[in-house]
Amino acid sequence: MKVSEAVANAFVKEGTEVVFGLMGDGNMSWWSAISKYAQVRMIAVRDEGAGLAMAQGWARYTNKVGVCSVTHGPGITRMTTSLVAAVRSHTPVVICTSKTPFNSENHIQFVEQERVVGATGAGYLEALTPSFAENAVRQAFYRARLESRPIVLSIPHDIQAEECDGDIDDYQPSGTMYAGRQHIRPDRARLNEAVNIIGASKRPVVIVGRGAMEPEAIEAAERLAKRIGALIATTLIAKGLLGNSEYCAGISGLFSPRAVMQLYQETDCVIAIGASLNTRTIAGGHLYPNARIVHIDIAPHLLMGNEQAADCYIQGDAAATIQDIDDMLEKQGVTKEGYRTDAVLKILQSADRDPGEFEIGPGTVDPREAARIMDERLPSNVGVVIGAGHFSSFPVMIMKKPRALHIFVHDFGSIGQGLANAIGIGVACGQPLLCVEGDGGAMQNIQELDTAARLGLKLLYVIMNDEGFGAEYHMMTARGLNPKLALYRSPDFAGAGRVFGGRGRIATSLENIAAGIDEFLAGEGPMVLDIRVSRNVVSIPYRRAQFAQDV
Ligand SMILES: Cc1ncc(C[n+]2csc(CCOP(=O)(O)OP(=O)(O)O)c2C)c(N)n1
Repeated sequence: MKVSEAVANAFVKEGTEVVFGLMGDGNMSWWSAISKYAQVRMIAVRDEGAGLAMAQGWARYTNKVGVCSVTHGPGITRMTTSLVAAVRSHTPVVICTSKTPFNSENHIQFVEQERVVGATGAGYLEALTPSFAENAVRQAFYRARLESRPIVLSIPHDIQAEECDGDIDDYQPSGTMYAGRQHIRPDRARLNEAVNIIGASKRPVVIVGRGAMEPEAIEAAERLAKRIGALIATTLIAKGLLGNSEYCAGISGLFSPRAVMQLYQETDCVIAIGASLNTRTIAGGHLYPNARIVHIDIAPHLLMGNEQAADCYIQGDAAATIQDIDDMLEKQGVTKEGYRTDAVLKILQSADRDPGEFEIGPGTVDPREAARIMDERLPSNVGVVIGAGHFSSFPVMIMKKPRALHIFVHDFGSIGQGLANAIGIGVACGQPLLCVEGDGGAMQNIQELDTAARLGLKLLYVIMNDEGFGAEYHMMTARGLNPKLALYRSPDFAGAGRVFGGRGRIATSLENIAAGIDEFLAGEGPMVLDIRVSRNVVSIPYRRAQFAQDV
């Protein structure tokens, strides 16, 4: 058997269901070999970075190892931003690639790709002999799962066509070696400390993060919060998990409305579960000035975003640790009203509306109203994927309906990652999706509308189009620089939607938006809704962080 066939077989035995990728000299043999397996869906994309972002979205949704394939050299370099983003979001993906011929540094596609990959924080593995190739696949999947990050697997061009003694039936997949993460039971003494802190608190807040997104952990967090009268908040990543909780106060950080921030500032105890408490979650350290902090995570120890250690750090599995704390409090007969009063409920229910007034120019809409209509009109089975940019605060803060999923693609602070992530998520979930990006971000991954149309994905791609880089426009205004440097004429994105094989509509009024959403829901395949938004409306986080307004 040829190495490329043995490697393809090994990928299949590892459970590969979908491959996102782009072919070249380096991976075409492997691509041909794995395409022969009926159980594997091959998805050809238009850009390597987008292919990896799709595998990231797919892995994020399924909790399985995503698979992507690119050619060596330029295939690798084009993928680097997405590699960093997948590293930062702790997403396991195996990227099957190649290497230009050995001892040929003059090869036109040669690059020191180990160093390129190393700089992104991803792992790199290379099979230097035919006999190691299958083992390399096993190690790549093993490490991707164990280390929860992308692993680039190079099967060099020189060995792909060589014979190896791989046996199709004998491949031992990595899953037989790694039985998954274990529940880490917390230390008794730490639990006692935590229970003392929580028992003494009067107004506690529970924050649920990435590490507590499993149903068991959420249920345990809600039960504890109820017992101790806590407000319950999420990190940005975990937004949408607690849609049905009455005392859910939304996201902890600069995305909170003023009245909710005030509640956070008054708290005397924070219980963070699977949340790193980075600077965004604690708003640079200003959000919980008087709180004692109980910090629960599976990492041995974490410092918070303000470089401080929590008052009580517990290494432990989210669900198990919270259940233990809740049981201990129950034994002590602890129940509190805390924040769970009618007055607080009223604050939570009325905290939403941004009182800021801005002049809305002709032919544009207020982006806050646009987000509100999207939330009202799109049913709960439509998941939401939001890219990065100034616009993102509007859907993040305003779209509150409990939904199949809310995913914010912001892992490396890079624009232009939203559409590709949404396509990967759409392939995984098979449900209709809304993806929201700005016009700047859209221009960085718009070619993937072609992939979405080919796949027939039911994807509404809303471009909140302020004809420029809104983030820079507002920052430059705040810093006394010339904001006009951040403005660009916009192309016709609705036309682009049609050209790439989907549908498209421009919206310059709230009625247009409603009609566009109805058109999307009634039809099939992707659709672009190019919403012309007023750039006069500055988001709440930007008013706070850039213009120092107390809003
Ligand atoms: C890859 C990358 N390039 C540049 C930036 C800097 N940047 C941050 S936000 C932004 C503007 C994005 O414009 P758009 O997508 O239209 O969203 P808006 O801010 O206008 O809402 C830019 C250029 C970045 N974060 N990532």
